[in-house]
Amino acid sequence: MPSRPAMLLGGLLLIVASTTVAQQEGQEATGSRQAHQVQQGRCSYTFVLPEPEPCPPEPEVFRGSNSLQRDSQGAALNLGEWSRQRMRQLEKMLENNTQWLQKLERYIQKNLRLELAQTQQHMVQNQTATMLELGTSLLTHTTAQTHKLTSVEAQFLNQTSRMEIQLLETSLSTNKLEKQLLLQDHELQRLQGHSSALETRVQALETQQQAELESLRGEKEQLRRLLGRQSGALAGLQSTLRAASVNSSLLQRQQHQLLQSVQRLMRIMAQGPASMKADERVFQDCAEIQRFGTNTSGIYTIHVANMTKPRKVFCDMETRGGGWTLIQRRENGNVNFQRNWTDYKEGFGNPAGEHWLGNEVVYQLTSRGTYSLRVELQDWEGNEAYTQYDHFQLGSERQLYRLSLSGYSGSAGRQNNHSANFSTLDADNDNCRCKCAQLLSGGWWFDACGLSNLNGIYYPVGQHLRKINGIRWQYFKGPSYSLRATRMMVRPLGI
Ligand SMILES: *[C@@H]1O[C@H](CO)[C@@H](O)[C@H](O)[C@H]1NC(C)=O
Ligand SMILES: *[C@@H]1O[C@H](CO)[C@@H](O)[C@H](O)[C@H]1NC(C)=O
Ligand SMILES: *[C@@H]1O[C@H](CO)[C@@H](O)[C@H](O)[C@H]1NC(C)=O
Ligand SMILES: *[C@@H]1O[C@H](CO)[C@@H](O)[C@H](O)[C@H]1NC(C)=O
Ligand SMILES: *[C@@H]1O[C@H](CO)[C@@H](O)[C@H](O)[C@H]1NC(C)=O
Ligand SMILES: *[C@@H]1O[C@H](CO)[C@@H](O)[C@H](O)[C@H]1NC(C)=O
Ligand SMILES: *[C@@H]1O[C@H](CO)[C@@H](O)[C@H](O)[C@H]1NC(C)=O
Ligand SMILES: *[C@@H]1O[C@H](CO)[C@@H](O)[C@H](O)[C@H]1NC(C)=O
Ligand SMILES: CC(=O)N[C@H]1CO[C@H](CO)[C@@H](O)[C@@H]1O
Repeated sequence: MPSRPAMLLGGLLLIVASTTVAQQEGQEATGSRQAHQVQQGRCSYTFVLPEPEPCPPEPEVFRGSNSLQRDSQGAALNLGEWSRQRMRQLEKMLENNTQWLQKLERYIQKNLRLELAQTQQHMVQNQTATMLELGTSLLTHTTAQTHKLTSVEAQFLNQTSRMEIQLLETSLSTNKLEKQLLLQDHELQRLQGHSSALETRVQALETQQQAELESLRGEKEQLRRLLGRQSGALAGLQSTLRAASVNSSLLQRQQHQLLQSVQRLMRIMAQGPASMKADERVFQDCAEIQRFGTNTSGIYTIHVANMTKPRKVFCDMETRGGGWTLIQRRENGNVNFQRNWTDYKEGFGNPAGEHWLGNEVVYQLTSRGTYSLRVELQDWEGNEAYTQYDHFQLGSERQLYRLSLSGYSGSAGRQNNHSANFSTLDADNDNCRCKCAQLLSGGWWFDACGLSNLNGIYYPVGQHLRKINGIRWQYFKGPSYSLRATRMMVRPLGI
């Protein structure tokens, strides 16, 4: 709300404004004005004052230029008078105006002073208030800072006190440790005393032991001397022994020489008939007879170990190096091969002709070393063939004179490699429900009933075909061809 002096000033301004507006309307082109502006805080006052004209104006121009001139129209009859009057008038107006202005000035100054004072007061108040505020805030700040400082101080004090406490504790513990160290020192000194005592004892023991060792060494030395004496005696004994052995080897050499001379004598005797020479000595088989120096095939006597009686055998000294002992021969049908178990065990026939040497003697012979078997065959057309097995062996009678063969070679074809038991008319040991020995005749290693039987019935020429119970060797002439002649013979492997 504007104050009272302000309102007064406002009314004054209105009046002035109206006069200036009238002047402006009358004279627009020539009217020069003066504008005064007074700034007071938020408010600004503008005074527009007309300037007095120096020269006497034209009547027409007069009328239109100033409204105040129109107000005093009645007095203007004479131009000179009028101008003087006018001058006076104008002066008064000027005086009035200046008075007005002065009044205004004074008023304004008064007002201004008042407002200034007021504003100064306000400012002072405001400043004091702000100062107060600032002061209070400063106070609060300082109090907070002092609080913080005190707390920090307290913490510092707390820390230092704690450190002091710790220091105290550590010093206490070091004291304790020192005490313990002292105690240990004492203990150590005590122990050292003990150990020195022990050392003296140990030294005493050592000296004792050294003395004992010395005595032991002496004993050892004595023993060594004894041993040396004994070894000398032993060496003497050994030398006598060596002399004795030389004497015995001398004897052996003499024996050998004797034996050689005897053999020479025997060989000289061997110049006589073949039947005579073998009877002079004991031979195991034909190979031994051959090794003795005989190379003529014929009948010889052998003494197979574990056989009570000597046996006459036919020795083949020519075939493939000789030394063969015949165990079977067929050539003319003169001997019956339809025989029982005992006959086949003991053997039958004549070694010079058809015969079966005997299962027992063959078992005894082949159980003493490795023997080979050679089978020689001859058909009715004059063809010959053979089959040889490197390993041939018969089992004992309890094992039914079981056959075992391996290492086949030859031209007549392999019979078989199986191990079959021996069967006769009265001993059926084959793998057949039938009785092969009765069916096919003869004694043989039948195996249900097998592909061969060299002990079958001898059929003369013309009757030899389509005979399953004849003398068969299937790989050579088929299953029903009866052969003309056969030989089975053995000798140790490696000749
Ligand atoms: C004091 O001055 C500040 C700014 O200068 C203004 O905002 C405030 O209103 C004033 N206070 C008074 C009481 O005049
Ligand atoms: C030190 O401060 C801890 C907590 O920070 C307090 O438990 C303890 O009592 C204080 N000690 C002292 C001596 O003021
Ligand atoms: C060795 O034999 C000879 C005679 O041949 C005999 O004088 C000597 O005493 C024998 N030696 C021994 C150690 O038997
Ligand atoms: C048998 O030996 C004699 C001499 O000891 C020799 O002349 C002969 O050729 C030999 N016969 C055979 C078949 O080896
Ligand atoms: C041969 O006879 C001896 C003693 O009588 C015996 O120990 C051995 O087993 C016999 N050998 C055979 C193959 O029968
Ligand atoms: C076996 O046959 C022979 C004749 O060849 C006879 O003397 C013997 O008693 C027979 N043995 C048995 C056990 O039949
Ligand atoms: C026997 O013959 C069979 C084949 O018929 C073969 O597999 C086996 O190895 C032979 N055995 C021997 C010992 O030759
Ligand atoms: C031979 O006879 C024995 C005893 O009876 C038997 O165990 C074996 O199997 C026979 N061997 C053959 C090949 O038949
Ligand atoms: C000469 C003149 O005009 N004087 C006037 C000045 O103002 C006062 C008051 O307004 C008047 O009364 C005078 O006549």
